[in-house]
Amino acid sequence: MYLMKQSWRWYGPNDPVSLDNIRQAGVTDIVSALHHVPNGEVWTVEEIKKRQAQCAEKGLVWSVVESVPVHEHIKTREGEYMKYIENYKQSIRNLAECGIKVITYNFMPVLDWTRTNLFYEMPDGSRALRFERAAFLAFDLFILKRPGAEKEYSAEDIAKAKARYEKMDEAEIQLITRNMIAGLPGSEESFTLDQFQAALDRYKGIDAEQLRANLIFFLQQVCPVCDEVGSRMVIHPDDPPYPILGLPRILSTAEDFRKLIAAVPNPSNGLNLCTGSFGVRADNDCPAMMREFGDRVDFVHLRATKRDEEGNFYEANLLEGDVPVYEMMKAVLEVEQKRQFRIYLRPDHGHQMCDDLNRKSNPGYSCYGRLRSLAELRGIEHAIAKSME
Ligand code: CS2
Ligand code: MN
Repeated sequence: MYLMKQSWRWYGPNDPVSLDNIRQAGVTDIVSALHHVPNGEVWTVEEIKKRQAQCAEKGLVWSVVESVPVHEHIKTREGEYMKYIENYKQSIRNLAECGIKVITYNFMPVLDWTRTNLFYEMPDGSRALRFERAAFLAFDLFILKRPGAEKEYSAEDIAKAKARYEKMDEAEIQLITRNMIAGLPGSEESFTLDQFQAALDRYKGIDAEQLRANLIFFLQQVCPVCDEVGSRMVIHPDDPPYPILGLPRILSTAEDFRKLIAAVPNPSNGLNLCTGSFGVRADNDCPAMMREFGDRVDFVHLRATKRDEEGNFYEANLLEGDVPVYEMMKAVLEVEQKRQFRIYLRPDHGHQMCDDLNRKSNPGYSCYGRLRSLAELRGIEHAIAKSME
């Protein structure tokens, strides 16, 4: 049987969840990135080997990159974008030389994933990440005061956002501002409010079709290099999977990925199927996407979000969200048998629970919370695999 390659995200030596913790989780593979290398610079063989050695010392293998960040100039196709593309190609070659051939990236303008609350208290006392629409709109309309924002929302939405804003005290305003723009781990940028508005302004002339064209151009440059060295680029979906702050989003649905492979059919053009990100939309069917795009999915993020009618969502216990985890795992296993290939799979964000609550960890990347999800995933996989024997 071809079973998932159990993997775990490690932010490097500064990650509060250590490799000693991780190896007790029972995973074999590490998902990591050289966060200390400035966005746009080449990842050298020397630096890659250093990180590999740190993992190897604990009996773990660094096999997936999440992420080699795509420089903003590539996304807007301005300035020195060709230089950054050349650097990206060199990083791909260097990673391949070290045996690392699955490379995650995203193409979200300005921001990586966005949440309004990083410590949302669950009924059992654990903490989750949450996106509260009214708070987010309050940030956009009354804190950032983005020019033209009011034209994008209904009168009802604006009234709700105003009421929400009026309930915020100074501490909450500061906290939400920090959550929005200070840069979450994994995102490579960090801003002040003015810098943030300036970063948004760089997308003024760029609509979704232009952004898509820029992504296609980027892939047309890098995919041939990947094909040559046997690597695969896997794109992480938008999170949340719809336009925000007037910015275009182009990897939010199955149709978006279809368009991408129609334009760039190279085998190296792959998908990082993140069920938590896609799952925020009721019209995204993750198991169906797994079946349709399975040949190109080398990396899966398993996490479940729970949405409501108001457009809010939070990251639920794995088996209690909107994502059909059993169906998803079944689809993964079927694709694996068909491809005769083991897909890298990791628990994505987990709750902060038990001892996580007494220590600092990167938001979403707790120790116990992810252990819980991983244990559940293993159980589900085990049961499905047995039934397939
Ligand atoms: C997030 C992102 O949902 C997620 O997995 O942690 O930071 C993700 O790693 C990046 O968007 C991938 O480029
Ligand atoms: Mn993810």
